[in-house]
Amino acid sequence: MRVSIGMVGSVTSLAGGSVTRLVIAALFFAVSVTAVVIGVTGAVFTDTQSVGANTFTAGTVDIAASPASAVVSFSSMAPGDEVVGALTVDNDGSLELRYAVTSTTTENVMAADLDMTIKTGVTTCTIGGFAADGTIVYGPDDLGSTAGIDVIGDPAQGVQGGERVLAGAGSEVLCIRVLLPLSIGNASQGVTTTAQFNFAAEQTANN
Ligand SMILES: [Ca+2]
Repeated sequence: MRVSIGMVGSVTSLAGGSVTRLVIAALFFAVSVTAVVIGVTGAVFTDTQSVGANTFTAGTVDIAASPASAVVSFSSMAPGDEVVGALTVDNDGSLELRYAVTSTTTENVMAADLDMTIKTGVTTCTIGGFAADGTIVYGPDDLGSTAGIDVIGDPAQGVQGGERVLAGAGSEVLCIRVLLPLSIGNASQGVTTTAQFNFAAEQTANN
């Protein structure tokens, strides 16, 4: 439109034939420009589609044990005495895990004299109920050592024998019996040993 006005204004002083040709040329030019403009803004159908919500959340490995201390203790123990305690192991994470347990003691003499046995699946985790059922997962063997012994599995990464598997949010009860056998000598008389059970959990997926 701007181009057409300019051309008409420029031809007002020219003779008739030339004016006619120029007007025709100007109109042709204006039509051409209009055609070009229509071509640029052509009304073709289009569409777009977004695929969102591609979200990733990492799972968790989180093991807990209850009670957190003194699941089995005994003061003034005499040969032949025993104690039984229940320890609940919880998978507080979202991923399936496998766990291992090591036992580290404050000394080695009484720790070796003491016999520890650990079972799963004991219906009634008491001295009376310990022998009735369940499956042995450790012992009877030493309570532990100052260097630490593998009681269940192996905390090293990967699958080792005896390790326990817990599904996400799963749990199980370990029934622990510790006995000071009648057969021991005097080496442990008056000795105190304290054991710490260390749980190590790892993901089972891709491992
Ligand atoms: Ca392992």
